[in-house]
Amino acid sequence: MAGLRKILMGVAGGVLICSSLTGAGEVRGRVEVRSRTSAGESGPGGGYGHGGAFEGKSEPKPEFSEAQSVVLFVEVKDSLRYSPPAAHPRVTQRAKTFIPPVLPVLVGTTVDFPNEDTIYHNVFSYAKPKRLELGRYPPGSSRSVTFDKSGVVKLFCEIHENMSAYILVLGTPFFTVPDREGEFVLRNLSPGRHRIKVWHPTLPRQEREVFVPESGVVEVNFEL
Ligand SMILES: [Cu+2]
Repeated sequence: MAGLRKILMGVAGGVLICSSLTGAGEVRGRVEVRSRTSAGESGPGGGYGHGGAFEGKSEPKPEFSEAQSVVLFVEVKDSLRYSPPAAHPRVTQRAKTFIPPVLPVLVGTTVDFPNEDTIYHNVFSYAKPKRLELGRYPPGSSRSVTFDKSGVVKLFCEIHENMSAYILVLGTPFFTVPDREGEFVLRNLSPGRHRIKVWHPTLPRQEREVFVPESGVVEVNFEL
């Protein structure tokens, strides 16, 4: 019961927290992005279905909801204990869009950048945690980059100025991106107190303390 009390104490600032007992070490919830994201930015992924001029094949631009640019994560003290995944996550270039618009990875992760478009791109970043310039490579081929420092890496395309995306390099393997509707699940958390941090490329960060019980699911909803 002490756990539940702590959970209820966390209710603040538009955050609804409750508890049920149907799992283990999970935090579930929903993220709603109600704030306007800055208009000057084309936004990750080169805009959300603005349907701008698009030469070449008329493949529709993939559309992502604002919630899909949110990353939720829980930091750990012993990040070196965790090894990056063997399977490389991807940032794909398709229809002049980076897919996904935001990719969280654990420090040390190698990310593949397949070109699945019908045209060339030239992916680059001047971000402090990782400067990169992939050069032009033809459709059907790929390049790989290992992200060995934590921080935000904003990706651009040298050829298409509307293309952008973010790789959020984290010192924790406990992260997730909500689905289109904003639903998220953070799994495998140890029982106890955790701070859930909520990141979006342009909106103010949020964080909230939750208490994960020995068994059960904690529900936390965020409004950005
Ligand atoms: Cu491009």
